[in-house]
Order: sequence, then structure tokens, then C-alpha cells
Amino acid sequence: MLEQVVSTGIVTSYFNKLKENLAVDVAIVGGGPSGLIAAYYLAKKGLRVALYERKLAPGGGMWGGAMMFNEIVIQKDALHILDELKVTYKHYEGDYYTLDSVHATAALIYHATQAGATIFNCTTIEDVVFQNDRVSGVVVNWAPVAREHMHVDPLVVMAKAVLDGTGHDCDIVRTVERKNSIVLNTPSGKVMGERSLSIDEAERTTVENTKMVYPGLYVSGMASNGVSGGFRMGPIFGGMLLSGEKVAKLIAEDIKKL
Ligand code: 48F
Repeated sequence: MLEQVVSTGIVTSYFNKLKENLAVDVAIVGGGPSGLIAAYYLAKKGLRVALYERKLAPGGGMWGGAMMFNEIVIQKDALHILDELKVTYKHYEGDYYTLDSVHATAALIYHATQAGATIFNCTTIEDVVFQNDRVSGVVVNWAPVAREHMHVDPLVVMAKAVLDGTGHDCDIVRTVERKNSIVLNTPSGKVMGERSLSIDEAERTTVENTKMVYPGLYVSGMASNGVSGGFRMGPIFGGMLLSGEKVAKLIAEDIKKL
């Protein structure tokens, strides 16, 4: 019966996907622009990459442009990434370009998955695996389980590197710091919290603050600024894309040494 074919097809292929991703090279938490770009470049290098997004649709804060005007701004320095992904943009003024945020977000998701990254949507990362003073994996649950505060134990996915791409909340680094009394690779050794908006400063610091903050644990995008006390930036996305590109390079180099 066709009904049975449809259901078994979905269940079988989903469980195969899950099984293949119980141990990965890189676990990325958050499907915002920096996480998606990191997923694209890491998968393109042949690494096994799983990206976890708690919402139904990955894309984070990129879909909505600014105040739901679905256009975003990008600067010249990041155009090479858009060119590589064949994303269309228009020159606006000086070094600044505008693009349709829905078109751009869809392209990031498409290219990350096309390069080989697996996206698990509707999943929350609630904690990490902490072994031998190193972050070594993620603790995964269904997003509705966390939202409803249901007392259901999670599954564990082992990873050589974990990327916190959770945006303004820097959720993963905060959890790791709170639970393990560790000193982070930030100016104060702690999560410093994001500062108010300063676009110029923030575009620069987003990339500067993209780094490994503890063995096995990396930050990208707004999480980088949240962790190291950088500024908020608003609807300009070059820094996010460049941060994803930078963290992919760092992780790929570090993984080679393991
Ligand atoms: O915030 P977000 O878009 O990440 P980003 O790459 O980009 C920031 C920009 O969108 C914007 C900005 C532009 O200048 O400032 O804010 O830093 O996306 C983060 C994603 O992580 C998901 C969340 O739903 C969002 O889609 N997320 C957050 N915590 C978790 C999570 C978690 N614990 N588990 C799974 N997903």
C-alpha cells in the first residue's frame, strides 16, 4: 500500500540519517548565516557536518531583513562568498550592496546541504559532552521537549569540534561556562555579554572575536560578540558571512592535528 511506502520511506531514511550522524567531525549549533556558511565550507572540505536548528526553518535572523523589510546590506569584503554561492545582489552606494534576504537565506541553506552538511531542524542542543577538559560532543533533544519543559532525556552526538552559532544568546558557551567553572579564551575569561549597537565596530569585531574559546568549542556570528563583549550590528551581514568562513578554516586546521 502506498500509505505504508510513504511512512516507512520517511522513517527509514530519517533513522539512517540520524545513525550516520551520531559521531561527526563538526556539530554546529544554530542555523543562522554564520553557522550555515561554516557548514558550507566545512562540508565542502569533505568533513562530516551536522547542523542543529531549534526552529522549523533554519536561517536565523536573516529572513526578515530589518523590521521585516526583507532586504539586507552587505559590504564589498564579503562579496566573494555571495559570488561563490551565486547569490544576486545590487550595488547601492560606495562599498555597500543590497540583496533580497529571502533569496540569500534560501541560497545559504541550499548550498550548505548541497555541499554535504546535514541539517537537523526542530532540535535543540541543551548541553555539551565534556571529556578530558575538552568539549567533545553535543546533547540533543527535540525543540518542543525543551519548550514544554518535558522531563525527557536527550541523545548524544560526539564531535571533534562544536560551533556555537546561536546568535545573540551565545547559548552553548554560557551553558558550558556555567556548568564547568572554566576559564574561556575571552578578555575576562568569562562570557562578557553583547554591547549596544555600533555597526562599524561590530562588523570588525564579529570576525576578530570568531575563535576557539575552549578546547573543542568555537564561536561564530553574534555569539562571538556576545562571548567577547563585542557590539551589536543590525541588518548588515558581511561580518556574519566572513565569520562563518573564518571559523570553518580554523576548525578544519585544528581537526587535522587531532
Ligand atoms: O542569530 P542568528 O541569525 O545567528 P548569527 O549567525 O547571525 C546573526 C544575524 O542573524 C543578526 C545580526 C546581523 O547583523 O545581528 O542577528 O549570529 O541565528 C542563530 C540560530 O540559532 C538557533 C536560533 O533558533 C537561530 O536560528 N539556536 C539558538 N540556540 C539554539 C539554537 C540551541 N540551543 N539549539 C539549536 N538552535
